Amino acid sequence: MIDLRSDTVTRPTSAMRRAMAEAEVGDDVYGEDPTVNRLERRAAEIMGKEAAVLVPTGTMGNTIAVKLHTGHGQEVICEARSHVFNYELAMMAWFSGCLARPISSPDGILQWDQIRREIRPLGPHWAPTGLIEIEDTHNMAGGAVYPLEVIRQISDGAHELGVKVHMDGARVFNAAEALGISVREIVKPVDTVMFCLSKALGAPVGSMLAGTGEAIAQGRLYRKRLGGGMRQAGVLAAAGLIALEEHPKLLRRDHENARFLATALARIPGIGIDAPAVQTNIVIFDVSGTGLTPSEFSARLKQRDVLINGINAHQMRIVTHYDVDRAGCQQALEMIEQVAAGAVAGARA
Ligand code: TLP
Repeated sequence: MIDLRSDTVTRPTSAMRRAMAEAEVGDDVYGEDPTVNRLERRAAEIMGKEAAVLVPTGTMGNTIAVKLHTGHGQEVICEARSHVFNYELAMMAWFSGCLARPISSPDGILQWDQIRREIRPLGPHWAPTGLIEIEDTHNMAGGAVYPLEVIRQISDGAHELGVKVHMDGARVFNAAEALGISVREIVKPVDTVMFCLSKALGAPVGSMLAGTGEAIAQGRLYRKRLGGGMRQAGVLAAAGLIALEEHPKLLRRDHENARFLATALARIPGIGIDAPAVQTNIVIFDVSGTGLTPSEFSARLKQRDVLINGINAHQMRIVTHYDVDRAGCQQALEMIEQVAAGAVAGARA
């Protein structure tokens, strides 16, 4: 099977498995797991923040961040296709009592002037804005990357009004690779950043939340409330350290594979794609021109040992990662061509 459904599907490398087997561990709820402590220190250093905490999932990291920066009855400004709004089971409402204030942006990138118009003070009719959330890279906008200047404008504008900014940086290392700058520079203006070890970086489990020492100390309490206080989590942190130190350099290849796929998909009759917009490891394309729905297309690909999922009524998403090389991408492409050609010919007949 060539699995391009997500970069979450990667298996740990043999180096990761060895490190996991040999990890020095302790009880992390007592703060005594040396490998977790090392991972948290390194993550904070790399992000240029005072502290970081290991959480089991990106969803938990975002949930804790929303809770840290908001009070019940506040609004969280986010992009309309953001993960925090669409794919986290309304956790901002469930855990933090907040309402999302989604703003649509065609390319997924929010601009300060759009946000500014939606910031609300407490008033006779309004819930005040508690937090601005930005997603970099933006998953459902095809891995779109925030220009550094835009992150700065949003953060400066928000801070002037006393509003905090959280970055869902699940794939912020992909953004850094695309911009050719350090993640530290990207996340400098924001108050907290969540990034995933278990997506493009390839660890089996784990995400990190980084911010001020005070925020992260409080974040540990919310993590425990959410059931995320893990014990000998060093076995996970050991793989996470390899993901963090070694795997950012693998992302260039994933991006090249994504561009290769996007360019080739643009030539397939019935497939719609904005190929030049592909900047990182996510390729979103429209199959409606083939006459198939994404779930039909997906089922036909599965019969040909290729896994790619639909994301809505018209579009499908490919995510490249280190477990599928160029030859695998080429093979997936041939199967997509076959399915599209079969469907287009079937529609004509
Ligand atoms: N994304 C998953 C799915 O949930 C869609 C994927 O396959 O891409 N932020 C962003 C931007 C994400 O893409 C994801 C997961 C998360 C947060 C949540 O991370 P987890 O799955 O670890 O809770």
